[in-house]
Order: sequence, then structure tokens, then C-alpha cells
Amino acid sequence: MSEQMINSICPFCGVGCGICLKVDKTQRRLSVEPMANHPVSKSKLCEKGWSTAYGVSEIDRITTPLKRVNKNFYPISWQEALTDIAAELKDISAESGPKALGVISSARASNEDNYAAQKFARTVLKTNNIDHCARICHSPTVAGLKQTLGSGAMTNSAKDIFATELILIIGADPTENHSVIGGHIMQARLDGAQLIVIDPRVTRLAKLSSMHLQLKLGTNIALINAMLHTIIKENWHNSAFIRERCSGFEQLAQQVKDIAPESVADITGVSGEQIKAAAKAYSQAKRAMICYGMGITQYVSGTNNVMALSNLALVCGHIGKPGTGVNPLRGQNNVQGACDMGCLPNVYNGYQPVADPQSQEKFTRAWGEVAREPGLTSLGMTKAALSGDFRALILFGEDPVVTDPDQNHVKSALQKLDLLVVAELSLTETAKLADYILPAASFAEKDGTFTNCERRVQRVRKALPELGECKGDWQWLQALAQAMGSTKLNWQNSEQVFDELASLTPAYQAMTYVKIDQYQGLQWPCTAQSPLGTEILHTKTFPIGKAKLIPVNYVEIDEDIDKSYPLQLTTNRLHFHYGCGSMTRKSPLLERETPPGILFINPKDARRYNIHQQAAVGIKSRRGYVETRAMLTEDVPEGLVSMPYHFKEAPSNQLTNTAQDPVTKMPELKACAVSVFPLLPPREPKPVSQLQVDALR
Ligand SMILES: Nc1nc2c(c(=O)[nH]1)N[C@H]1C(S)=C(S)[C@@H](COP(=O)(O)OP(=O)(O)OC[C@H]3O[C@@H](n4cnc5c(=O)[nH]c(N)nc54)[C@H](O)[C@@H]3O)O[C@H]1N2
Ligand SMILES: Nc1nc2c(c(=O)[nH]1)N[C@H]1C(S)=C(S)[C@@H](COP(=O)(O)OP(=O)(O)OC[C@H]3O[C@@H](n4cnc5c(=O)[nH]c(N)nc54)[C@H](O)[C@@H]3O)O[C@H]1N2
Ligand code: SF4
Ligand SMILES: [Mo]
Repeated sequence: MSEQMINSICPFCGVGCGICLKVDKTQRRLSVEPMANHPVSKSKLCEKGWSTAYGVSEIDRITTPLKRVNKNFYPISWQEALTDIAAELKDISAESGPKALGVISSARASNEDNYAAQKFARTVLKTNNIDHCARICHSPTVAGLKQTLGSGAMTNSAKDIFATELILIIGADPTENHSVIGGHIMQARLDGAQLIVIDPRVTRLAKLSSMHLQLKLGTNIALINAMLHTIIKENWHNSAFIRERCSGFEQLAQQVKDIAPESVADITGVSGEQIKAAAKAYSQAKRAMICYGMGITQYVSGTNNVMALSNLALVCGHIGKPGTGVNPLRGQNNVQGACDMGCLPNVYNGYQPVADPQSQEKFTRAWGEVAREPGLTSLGMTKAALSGDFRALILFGEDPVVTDPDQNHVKSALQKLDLLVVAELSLTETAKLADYILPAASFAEKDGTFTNCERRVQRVRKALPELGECKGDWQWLQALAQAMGSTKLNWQNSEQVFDELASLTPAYQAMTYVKIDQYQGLQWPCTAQSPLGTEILHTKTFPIGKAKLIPVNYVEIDEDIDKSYPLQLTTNRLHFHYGCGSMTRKSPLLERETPPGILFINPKDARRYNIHQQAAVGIKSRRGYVETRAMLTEDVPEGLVSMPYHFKEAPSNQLTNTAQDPVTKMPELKACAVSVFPLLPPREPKPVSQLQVDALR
């Protein structure tokens, strides 16, 4: 037996745990162990990390290019696929212009893949229509923190959890979703740190906390403004820090002057006393760090929610030191990287604006002619597809049919496209709608880098030979560019892609593969001034000079409950499954842990609607209908039900609302109105695919 241990990084969440891939090359067998002494995961992994081998195994993998003919897919050669796709892209561009084409890239793929994707869109297709799942994840963080602090990333490092007195978790559920960091938070709590959790649900950390503020859905700004009111009124703010490092304090103080905690008790459902106590504890701690997630960003007020949190940290001076900071827990293994690489319609890599003449000149010099007008967001492309203005989409490593809001709307848009190309590991619900499916290599079959939530760029290594005819994403993008007659993508290996991207991304400038190896990853910015990277941002100054305090107002969530839809629905994640489930649901170990779909409901509501534990229920919103089973739990308050979005049989995105944050177009994935009822006479819940067939009858 020829066994080899190859160091890599877990391909699931943004914690970026170190894994060792144990490979038996003769049998193409892979198993996983935690990497010893990894700076973040410190020899630990969560169940998903341990189950990585299932996610990339040969089972259900696509191994050859496929072409749709009517309702069926037929294998074709790469050459045929690339020639046909290139010809169709050229025809559509000639007829409708480059704005009718676009790319959706993948926060699951490497920096090299994402850099290639945006360069392909901008130089080969000549459009800035490039986006990825950050749109529906942390785009409000990128936009909000960019304005207030000058940089939209975690300001501190994961290890700071052990250097703080108080951890404020708002709109995040780290023991489920960033499990290894969640474990660190539990440990820090046991070691004596205070823990404040602000969440409508009783999460695991809420149960361990020193204070749980169980606010009503979408009322974050009202609550944070009332905390700011108290802090300023009681003189608990950090005047020296504000004077030296912030602008806009007077306007902020003026704006929150009348927002007393008691005045928002009805809106937030949190008592004035509790808000004051949280304000005191947070502002008076010597070091306090905020960690936040989707309960902040996935609202029509997402960007303002983020700015409210940055106001809170700045006013208390809790930034720029160990154990402090504003820490968006970035979700996907490489979502930080996909943003850094410019897979966004308004910025090149390194957040250099596409509308800025200087950046345009820089990239024209490096790449030749580039598209100059900002492009469409992912949901913008969907909308334009429905109106016929957007006709061809190349998408890899995302499953929007399951993960974008309002599934029926997404499906109709994708079906309306003249050309949909999907590069995937397996036949996802989105791939089923494609005209061409390209077989993608998994992270274990390619070299590259991922950037974790604490800005740490880490090496992923090829441990297995490609399966069948699978190709890495930058490799097939390069081949497609060549089929279209372009030589803009022209690399021999991943290291060459990295060297090019580092030279054009200021924060990555001093990084090389060799150095990344040597230092177990490098945290950006890594430049001539900080050649070994940066653990804490904004220690002396902000990239925009002084930080900006920007007052924001509370706005209500978009959709009201009424007689027909009397309950609020929120969506959440489960520890054992990931995203659309296409990788985690291949593991029998993970699959046995949860049923394929769950509705969490408070026992009082369950009684009201005649629903018992495990009953089959129907859930209806103004947009769609699903069936699943009920789980009665006091972890959700009365009036609120919650569903995970991982299950294609009972996808919560049948129900969700597409109302958007005006700044970033983030949809309100965390709140909509639904009705819930038992299926009578009792029967098995039907998967959504079957319900749709029934509806056509
Ligand atoms: N197991 C697993 N882990 C994952 C993922 C996965 O699919 N599965 N996905 C990864 C990705 S892509 C991401 S982005 C992260 C997301 O990680 P989190 O941000 O932790 O994600 P969620 O569970 O969607 O939502 C977090 C919390 O927000 C709360 N919430 C809802 N509305 C509000 C509100 O108005 N105010 C406040 N304060 N809280 C609210 C919910 O009750 C929930 O507890 O997880 C990553 N990790
Ligand atoms: N209702 C509701 N909906 C949500 C959310 C929510 O909280 N509630 N959260 C949203 C958030 S935060 C996010 S980030 C999105 C995530 O939504 P998606 O990005 O659509 O979800 P994933 O499951 O991560 O899909 C990634 C796909 O990439 C494939 N893949 C993995 N590695 C590679 C690779 O190297 N190359 C290629 N080509 N493919 C690869 C996998 O097989 C998988 O099918 O979901 C969003 N949707
Ligand atoms: S915490 Fe995240 S990165 Fe670490 S093993 Fe679990 S899924 Fe992987
Ligand atoms: Mo995400």
C-alpha cells in the first residue's frame, strides 16, 4: 500500500481548518485527519471536515462533459463542448452585446479559479456581469464596512477569542456553522469571558451566555441604536478614541438621542433593562469583540445593520487591538477570497472599482481592453433573464435553484436563458437545467489557495488524480477562452495564476506559494510593509484615514404577517449539512443525523395549529409551497418558525422573499410570512419535485 499524507484545507466553511488528506493512490482512496498544530483548528475538525472524503468521492460525480438534447444529457468530448459553447457565446454577444452574457463564480473554488473567472468575464466576454454567492451572504459587510472602516473583512484573528473579556454574538450561530470557532467561543466562556448573544432563536451559545437578548426578527438597528443611546448618555463611550480616530460622532449622538431603550422595547421585544445591561457590559469591558453573521446581513436593511454594528464598536473604541473588533464570520471556505479576487460586478480584484479611471488604466495595462461599466449582480442577471435582456450564463460551484430566494422565480429565469453552462461535481438541481454540464475537479484534485474568514490565505494541494475527464475551474475557463480565440488566460500551473493575481491585488502583493507554506498561511494585507501578513487590522489608522460613524435608521422587514400568512419564517443552518447539501448529503454519517427537511415550531403554535411532534406539515408563503416534518421546540419563540435551506426535497427557498437591500441587492432571506398546517389525512410529506408535478395535473 502506498499511503501519503497531503496537507490541505477543509472545503466547507470559512473557518478554514487544516486537514491532512491520507491518500492511497493505487486505489484512489482518500481519508481525512485533522492537521496537527494548525493556527486556527489546532488539531480539531467538525463532522463535516471529518466527512470530506464522501463529498469528493466518485459517487455521483460528473466525469465527462454533458450536452442536453431535449430532456436528456449525452456525454460529449471536451473539444466538442468547448467549440459549441464558444460559438454560442459569440453568436449571443454579436446579437445582443456583451451585456447579455455573464459568469457566476464559486466561493467554494480557489482564488486561482475565481481570479480566472473574473478575468474571463472582463477580458474575454467583455462584461462586468460577474458575481457569486457573497451577494446573498456578506455583500452588506463588504459594502457597509468599506464605508465605515475602509475594509470589509474580519478586523481580528480567530485566536483573539481567547484574548477578550467579552464576546458579543449577533445574528450568528457559530457552534452550528463555524463549529471549530464555535468550540473556541465555548472554551473562552468556560475560561471566564462574558458572552452576550443577540438572536431571535435560543441557540446553543444563547444557552451558555451571560445574557441572551431574544429580539424580534429584523429589529437589529432599533436595538443597537438604543445601546448607542445608553452608552453616550451614560458617558460610557471612548472619547479619546472617537476624537483621534473617528468622524461623524456629533451626528450619531444627535440621531440616537431620542432612542431610549424603553422606547424600542415593543419593537425589539427586548426590555429596556436588558438593552441597558448589554450596553454597559459591552462598553465597559476592556476588550470586547463582535462576531456577526446572516442574522445581520440577510435583511433589506443588511448594509445599515452592518454599519450600526461598526458604530457600536467604534464608539467604544473596541477595534484595532487584540481581542476587539468587528468580525463578520465569513461563510464559505473561500468567500473572502472570491470577493478579494473581484468576482463582484463593481470591483476588480483587490476591490479596485471598475468605474474608477485609474483602476481601468491599471487593468487595461495588465490585461488589455476591459469592460468599464459596472455589471449586473447575480439576482440582477436572473431578473434580466426573465425580461430577455440577459441570455447566456456560465455558472460554476453554486446551486441557485436551491440556495437563491424564491425558487420558482429562479427556475423560470434559468429556463429562459438561451445558454446555461454549469460546471459541477454532481448533478445539482441547477445543473439539471443546464444546456451543457462541465465536469469540475474537486479541491482534492487541484492545487490552489483558499482565504479563510480571518483573511488567511492557505494552500490546497492536489492529492488525487483528476477523476475521468474532470478539469479544475481555471483550466476549463482557460480552455474556453482559447476556444473563443483569446489568449488572455494563459497559465501553465496554479502557481503562475497566483503570481499574476498577487501582482495585481495590493493586499496579496508580498505573497508567494513558498511563503504561504513556510508560515502556515498569510493573513492579508501582506505587503512590503507587512511581509508576514497582518493579524489585526486598523491598529493605528484606517485605510480611509478616520473611521466614519454613519447614523442609520431602523426599517421594518419587508413582508407582514396577516390572516392568511400568520407566522414569521426565518431560515437557518444545521451543523451536519452544508449549503445545497450536494456534498454533505453523500455522507451516510451526516445524512443519518437529520431528516431530509425540518420545520422548527414552538409547542404553543403547534398546539394552535394541531401539529404534533414529527407530524407531516405543509408550509405556504405568497410565493411557494413545501411539505416536511415538524420539530416542536422552545428554541423558536411563539409566532416564529424556522427551516434550514439544505434540503432539495423541502427547500425553504420555495417560500423566501426576494425583497432587496437597496445598496447591495441582498434579498431578505431571513424573514417572510407563512402559514403552516398538518397534512390531513396524515400522509408522508411529498418532495417539492412531486408537488410541482401534482400541480401540473
Ligand atoms: N453546517 C453548516 N455550516 C455553515 C454553512 C452551512 O450551510 N452549514 N454555511 C456557511 C455559510 S455560506 C455561511 S454564510 C455561514 C452562516 O453562518 P450564520 O451567520 O451563523 O448563519 P445562519 O444560521 O443562517 O443565521 C445565523 C443566526 O441569525 C439569527 N437571526 C435571524 N434573524 C435575526 C435578526 O433579525 N437578528 C439577529 N440578531 N439574529 C437573527 C438566526 O436565528 C440564526 O441563529 O455558515 C457557514 N457554515
Ligand atoms: N433561505 C436561505 N437561503 C440561503 C441562505 C440562508 O441563510 N437562507 N444562505 C445563503 C448563503 S449565505 C450562501 S453563501 C448561499 C450558498 O449557496 P451555494 O453557493 O449555491 O451553495 P453550496 O452548497 O455551497 O454550492 C456549491 C456547489 O459547489 C460545488 N463545488 C464545490 N467545490 C467546487 C469546485 O471546486 N468547483 C466547482 N465547479 N464546483 C464546486 C458543490 O458541488 C455545490 O454543489 O446560500 C444562500 N441561500
Ligand atoms: S469548522 Fe468549517 S472548516 Fe472546520 S472542519 Fe468544520 S466545516 Fe471544515
Ligand atoms: Mo454564505
